[in-house]
Amino acid sequence: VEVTSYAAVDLGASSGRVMVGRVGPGRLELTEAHRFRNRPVRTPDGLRWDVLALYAGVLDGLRAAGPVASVGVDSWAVDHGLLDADGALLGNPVHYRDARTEGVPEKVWATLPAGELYAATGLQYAPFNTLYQLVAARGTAQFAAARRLLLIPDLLTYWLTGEQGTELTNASTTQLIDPRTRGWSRRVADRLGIDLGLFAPLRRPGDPAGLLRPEVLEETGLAGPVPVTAVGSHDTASAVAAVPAPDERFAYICTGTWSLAGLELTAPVLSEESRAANFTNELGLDGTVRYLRNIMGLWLLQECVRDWGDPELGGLLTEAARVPGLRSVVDAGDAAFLAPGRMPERIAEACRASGQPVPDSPAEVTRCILDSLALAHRRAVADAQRLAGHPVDVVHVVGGGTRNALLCQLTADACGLPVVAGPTEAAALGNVLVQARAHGLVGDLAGMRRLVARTQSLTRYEPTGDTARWRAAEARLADR
Ligand code: ADP
Ligand code: LRH
Repeated sequence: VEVTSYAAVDLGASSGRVMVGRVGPGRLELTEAHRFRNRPVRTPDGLRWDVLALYAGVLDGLRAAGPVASVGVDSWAVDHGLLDADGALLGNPVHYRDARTEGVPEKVWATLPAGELYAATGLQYAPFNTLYQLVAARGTAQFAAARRLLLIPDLLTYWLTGEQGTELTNASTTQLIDPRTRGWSRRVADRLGIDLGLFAPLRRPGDPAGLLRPEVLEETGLAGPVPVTAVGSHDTASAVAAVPAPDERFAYICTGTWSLAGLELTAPVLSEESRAANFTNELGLDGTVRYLRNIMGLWLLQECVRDWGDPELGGLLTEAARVPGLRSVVDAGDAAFLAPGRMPERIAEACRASGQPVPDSPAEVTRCILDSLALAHRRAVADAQRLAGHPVDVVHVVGGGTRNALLCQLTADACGLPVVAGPTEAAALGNVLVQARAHGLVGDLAGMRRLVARTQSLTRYEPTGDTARWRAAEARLADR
């Protein structure tokens, strides 16, 4: 049987990886060619991505991957590099957790009220949306010199191929796309004085994105020509494409640095109620909408673990499982947890301020975080169903959090629904499958999902206990 290899470059906020997917009739195997840390750097100018280290990791990964039929790149959303008139990168891309957007949304809403902005773009309010970042950059020397903006996966694709484009699923996180037309919102751009000419032309998942440059072939030892294929370049779009759901009655939670919890829909939900609940309408594959809420996710734990001097995660989770559940919970959707630093103290402060027992040991803090995430998952899954009028029977959990059995079980318990956990590397699988599809190897989205369900290892968690405990915890948070 013929099997074709594809390289998926998947850059998460905590690590980057180059994965090789082997695809054939009824076959889908994923192996890791190379994984590297993604470590942001604080300079006097603020918090930056070390994009050159990431690009070096990509080249190392492509070398380790060996011969492939195509390459696809996805990464976290909203962030970007600015290029000058010669196509050279102007500075290191700013990290979405940088403080430069503080106070900027309020300024934008004075020109274009938040309600109108939501009705036009369907995007959640998050201070880091590209739109707010652009307004924050206005007036800087760097922005004055900028002639082109490339989102992170598009920037790496440009370095690999020399060709510029703006992939649609990730473009939808800029807050400059209309989710109904799936094109630029000229009205929003005009009202806010943003020049859409900064963006390269839109491309869609499956579109060709050039060939690896001769210098890249030389550095990676690959024999050309090697095409690069546009994929769902927003990591969450790729991850949702690989959710192994048999029909449309499912919710998903992409768990990694973030938890992205919601539904796949065929049309956006732009109601005022949806805006108040801070749901976002990001674009997915094949005309789908990713209707979801951003939850702080395992970032809360990553930051605590960093603060505690990097203890081993397995031991910490075993201890956390023995701590009595739901003693204290924090609002895991609260943007107060966005910035790095002092996380155990910030969590303790939030518990104290809401009159709950203050978790003390690392195991107690970890339990508080996992209970709080499960509770936020419950709220997002319930709110999304209600706001979209789209009921579900199952919650699919994908991403790094699938390796956290306690989190998966708590999520099942909190939602009162079965959780199907896996695949762990969903974004890379979605990336591979879109490439394979562009080359005629797999069918539509449903066919891609069937292939994932048949070939990847999945774990089912049945809900246990009474959801009344979770309802009570929810009420406790709401009364704060
Ligand atoms: P991102 O793509 O945002 O960088 P990942 O999907 O790679 O994130 O998920 C990273 C998270 O997965 C880690 O922060 C950690 O909480 C969790 N994780 C990774 N490995 C394990 C493990 N062996 N056991 C439990 N949790 C794990
Ligand atoms: C997850 C993610 C998420 C965005 C955030 C900035 O990696 O792409 O979907 O909201 O990063």
